[in-house]
Amino acid sequence: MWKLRIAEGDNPWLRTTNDHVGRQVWEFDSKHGSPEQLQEIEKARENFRNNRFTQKHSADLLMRAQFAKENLTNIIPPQVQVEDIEDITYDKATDTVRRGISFYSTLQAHDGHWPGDYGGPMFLLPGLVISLSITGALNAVLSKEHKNEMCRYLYNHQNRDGGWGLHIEGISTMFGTVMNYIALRLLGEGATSGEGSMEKGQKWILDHGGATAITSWGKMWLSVLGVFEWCGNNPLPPEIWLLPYMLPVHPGRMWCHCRMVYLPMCYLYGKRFVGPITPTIFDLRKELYTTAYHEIDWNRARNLCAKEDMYYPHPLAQDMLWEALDKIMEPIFARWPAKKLREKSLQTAMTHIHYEDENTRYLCIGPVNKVLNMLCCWVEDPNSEAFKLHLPRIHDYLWLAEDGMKMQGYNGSQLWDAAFAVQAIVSADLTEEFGPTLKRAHSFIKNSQVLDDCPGDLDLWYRHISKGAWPFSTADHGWPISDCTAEGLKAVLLLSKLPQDIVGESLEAKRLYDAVNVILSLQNSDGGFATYELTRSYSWMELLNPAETFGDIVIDYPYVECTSAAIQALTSFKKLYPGHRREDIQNCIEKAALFIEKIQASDGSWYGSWGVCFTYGAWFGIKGLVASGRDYNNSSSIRKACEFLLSKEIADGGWGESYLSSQNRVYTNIEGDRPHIVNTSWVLLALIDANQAERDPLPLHRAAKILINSQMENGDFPQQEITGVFNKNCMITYAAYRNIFPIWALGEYRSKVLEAP
Ligand code: LAN
Repeated sequence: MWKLRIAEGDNPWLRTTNDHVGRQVWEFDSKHGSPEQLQEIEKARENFRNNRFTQKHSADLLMRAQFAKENLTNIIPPQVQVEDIEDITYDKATDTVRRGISFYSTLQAHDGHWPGDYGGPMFLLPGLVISLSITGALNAVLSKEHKNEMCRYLYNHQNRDGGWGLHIEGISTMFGTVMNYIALRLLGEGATSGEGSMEKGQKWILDHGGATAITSWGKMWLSVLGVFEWCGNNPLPPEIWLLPYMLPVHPGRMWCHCRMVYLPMCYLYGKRFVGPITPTIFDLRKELYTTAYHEIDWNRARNLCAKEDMYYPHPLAQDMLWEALDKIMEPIFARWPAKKLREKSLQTAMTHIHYEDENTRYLCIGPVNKVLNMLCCWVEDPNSEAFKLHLPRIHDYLWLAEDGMKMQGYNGSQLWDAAFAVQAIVSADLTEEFGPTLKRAHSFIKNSQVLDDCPGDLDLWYRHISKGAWPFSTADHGWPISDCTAEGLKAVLLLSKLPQDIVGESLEAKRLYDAVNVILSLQNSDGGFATYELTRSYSWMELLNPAETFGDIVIDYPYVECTSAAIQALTSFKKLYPGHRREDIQNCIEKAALFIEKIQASDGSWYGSWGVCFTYGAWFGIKGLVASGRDYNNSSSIRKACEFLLSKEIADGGWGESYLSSQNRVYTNIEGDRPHIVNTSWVLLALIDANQAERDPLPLHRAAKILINSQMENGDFPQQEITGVFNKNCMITYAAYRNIFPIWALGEYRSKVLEAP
């Protein structure tokens, strides 16, 4: 049976700064597991498979099965249901919250974090499989069981029409379909395997114009694999890394995710690297195209893209630039003396790749550059230490659930979830009951703070400071993030107000000051906060975004979420340490609040970029303004935001927002106008903060009723539609939200809206 291992890493090729705290890895052990357990898991898998077209999101049942067995010592009080809002009482709300936290505590790992699924995107696993098969490491890294679970996952997420989407809930796209079809083939499936599934997949591809219409990222992957020609790609010249930093297009000014993905892509393009051509590669060349491979017009293929994939069409200026680079610059770089420059820029790219690998302990900033950097290290030297150091870190990205094994969007969401979980549990005001849970979470958060800046001259590596920051996942990952630092700081400050004999020792002031320093250093001149770094270039740079499937990737824009989190953290800090950098903090808060007001849309909404979507934006917008000292009576911004939210309440109460809101930037209900517990919780939290209870508590009661009645018998909450997003168009799973936010919202509802008897 599969077992989730926590905070372990007994491999000589693994490096860690904190004894692997937060690490979560699934391992197969054939001796482990009773027949009943195996049967339970089989049942969950079968259930998923049978309902896969209606319930596309798995519910993390394998992890739940394991933890239920290990931790079910908590006694969970009996289930609560309410018929009508009049039936809601303080005691019923208390019981629901208590049941929610009791259950959620059983999912906490011994190192204090809450493991969970961070899947959703459907273009990540194929990248891994392609890299591993080129380097010949597929069988060394993935066992037979791994491969089986990956195939299960890929088949489970094939759409009815035979294609695959960009993410689990999305419509079929060329990028999704070609990549996942290839992944299955490389994992050992034949062109006619899967009881017709592979044939349906192939048919989808051919019916939609064949793989020449794949997006630019797909073209790159297919080229390294040897099933697409490099001359069918738009240029990715590595020389860009040699330009002066002064220029707005310098990669050092891009959003770190964009920079870090295009870095290894430049290297592979500059080398025109192609993996070994095996019989499977020859087969794929026949399977993926509507014409014979040698007859394809590669120059035309450069600018093709299927309409299903087209989210951000290239502006004309971009196509002209590619044309010039392709027809004029590339021929020059192919010959002496410019060839020397190409060699130099490839070396430069490689030093940046090694720096990134080393300073993330070979996790890398995300799943895409992880597998691309690994491939580059192998291309540079197949026997290198760097390549060996990459291999064990692959498992940090893999997650197993009843839908199979997936590659996650990050090496987990450990710190983010723990910081929210602490705030949710503390809001319930049941500290003594859940002391041990809070204490473990506290120690996890303390152990996950980043203690040092990256080595060397940060400017040379285009890195911001890290010392004192919190990451999104683990300390070993180590990239600092503005709102993760803010949420981490909020959590430890809240805990520092509780008795230390219950929740453990507080973080020393010096480390809090470092976190504050990171936050202050990340404020842009317009008052807003971006994600990992300051905004370093102009928004017109987006004109150069070559990735047709993603929006807003070129620079690090300021966001309502990050800006609000910074305000909240600094406000809490200021109350406890009024003397520390008083003026800097006060100015920062005020400027940030003005920024939030400035970016509010005229209908009172904020577009949430990292959660779905306007309900998420409103939660941050309102919370940030309230934390800055504004309230409903003196802020027209807050008034308008409340009106906006109330206008979106669905008929029977609650809120349910579709991922289409993010994609189309227009508020859209979930199909059938059903409520979603996570959206409903965000709105409940926002409205409570804006004193809605004083004006008209009825929408709050209706929301609470939905949350109470949604709770399951064991205290868990159901997994509904996907709630996370990035780059406007790709959805991502936040498996912990279904527990954290109902607990948090009902916790606040109970203490701020209902009266204690
Ligand atoms: C994340 C995950 C965390 C997220 C929050 C902290 C929640 C947010 O408030 C700020 C942005 C951030 C850090 C974020 C940015 C985009 C990420 C890194 C991701 C959604 C996880 C995966 C995604 C990354 C870009 C996926 C790889 C794909 C590419 C287009 C490079």
